[in-house]
Amino acid sequence: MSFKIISADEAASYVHHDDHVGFGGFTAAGTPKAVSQAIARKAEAEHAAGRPFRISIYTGASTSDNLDGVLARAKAVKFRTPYQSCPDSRAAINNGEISYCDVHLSELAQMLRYGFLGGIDVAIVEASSVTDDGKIYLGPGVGIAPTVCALAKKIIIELNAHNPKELAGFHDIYQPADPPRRREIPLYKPSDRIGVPYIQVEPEKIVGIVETNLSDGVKEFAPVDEVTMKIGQNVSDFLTSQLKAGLIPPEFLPLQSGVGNIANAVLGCLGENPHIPPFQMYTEVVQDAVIGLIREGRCTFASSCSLTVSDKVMQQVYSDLDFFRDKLVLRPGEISNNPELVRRMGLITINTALEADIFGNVNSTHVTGTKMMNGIGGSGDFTRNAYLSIFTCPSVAKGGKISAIVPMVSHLDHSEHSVNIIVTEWGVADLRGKAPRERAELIIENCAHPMYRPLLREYLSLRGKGHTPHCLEAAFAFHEEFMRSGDMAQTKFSVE
Ligand code: 0RQ
Repeated sequence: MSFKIISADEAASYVHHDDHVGFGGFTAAGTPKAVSQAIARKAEAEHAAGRPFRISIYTGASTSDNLDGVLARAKAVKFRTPYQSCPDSRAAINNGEISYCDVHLSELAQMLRYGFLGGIDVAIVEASSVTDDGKIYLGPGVGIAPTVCALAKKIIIELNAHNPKELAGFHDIYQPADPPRRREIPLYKPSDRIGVPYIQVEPEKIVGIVETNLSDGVKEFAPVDEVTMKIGQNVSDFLTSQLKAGLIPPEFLPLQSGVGNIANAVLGCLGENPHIPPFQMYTEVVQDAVIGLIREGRCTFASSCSLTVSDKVMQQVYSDLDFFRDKLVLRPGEISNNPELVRRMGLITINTALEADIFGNVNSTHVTGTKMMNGIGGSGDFTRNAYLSIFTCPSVAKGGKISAIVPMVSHLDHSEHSVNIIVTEWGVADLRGKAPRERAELIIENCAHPMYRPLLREYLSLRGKGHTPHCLEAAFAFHEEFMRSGDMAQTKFSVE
């Protein structure tokens, strides 16, 4: 190989204070791990020497502690977009140390190309192989790698020996032209391939290769608990009823599913349901459950932006790549989450809400309307354009002291216009074609925890009038009570 092999610390020497740094990968999958740690060390050394060192970070999605965690703790982050989920970066965002811009994942690549966010100084991407003429074969996550490699002045590659070279061929790299020259994206079913399996860069831009041998470190899921299992069963039963009613075509439609335990459990339940035919996925994250479903023939094809599977499952995939070769494809986030494609293919989308209100608005991001949890991620890309958009959540959080069903969401990510179905462990509210008063009744009676139903009914009986009968004086009474006493169940409405 003609490129210079450098240490992670030498790579970090190419990253300067105030730089805009774009990272490849999506979630922990395929995200650089060594250079980010070296940048954190450099930041600490610079700070100790009394010099400023803070960078702007652009990624495909969340990363891992090796990137967001170490850099947040080193106070090395000035600006962050589009999504994160590390406790230390979350804390720094909420105390104002990091300026965070929460962006729909499909939009970031084009926002960068349009120049809306300034340029990219350095791109750092993880690869499974690189050729002398500048073809980069990525690891198990793509994200914004093609875009930041195209825009950056310098490219640093983490060549991770943990990824087998045979991963080449799993990627389908395609970037749409920018307006006014953009045409339709010629992808009509999840298994279509429209690009090339590598990122082509100008070899002169590659300043060095850092050799690593590191796993993504994705943890296994907690065993499914009763509430999560019930939510999964409710989604699965609901989709069966829709199939029987002829409201979903008999061959079924591609599924998108978010991240986390609930998403994993929902997929497990769908897989076990004999009334649901083998299905395809068009999603951004393939988690452990999907790999099992592919093995069992329940999921016949998965298009994703990343393979975010536990180390154990990744080993199984890597040791049997030939089996998965015609069943999996990895795409850039702007294609895996593309609204045009979501609408065209008619996806059934399943995401998790922090809270939903009785009229069907959903908050995915802000605890009590103020504290950032993770970000909107891909949920908006999919929800707004879905054939059928589903939100799931446990009816209560923190041992019942928080109701996930509230009079009015304390922050809005997905409006009533985009949310079709809400599912908790208690049941399903099908909001399609329903007016706000009807929605409220369905959500309270089918989805709210029984201990919160009387309070929610009482809210509706306050003197709210109009098409959406809110009582603005009391709309945040649940949240105010939680901030006062730590228990929403103690809410008392006091309306003059
Ligand atoms: O807190 O961990 O301290 O116990 O929120 O809640 O129920 O474990 O659910 O891990 O799936 O996360 C919406 C954050 C849910 C996630 C969100 C507390 C609860 C717990 C986590 P603890 P759960 P999850 C694809 C799609 C937006 C992005 C998205 C998310 C913690 O799904 O980030 O959809 N979604 N992307 O106790 C206060 C409430 C609460 C609450 C739950 N109402 N108030 N705390 N919690 N409800 C992925 C990508 O985009 C890459």
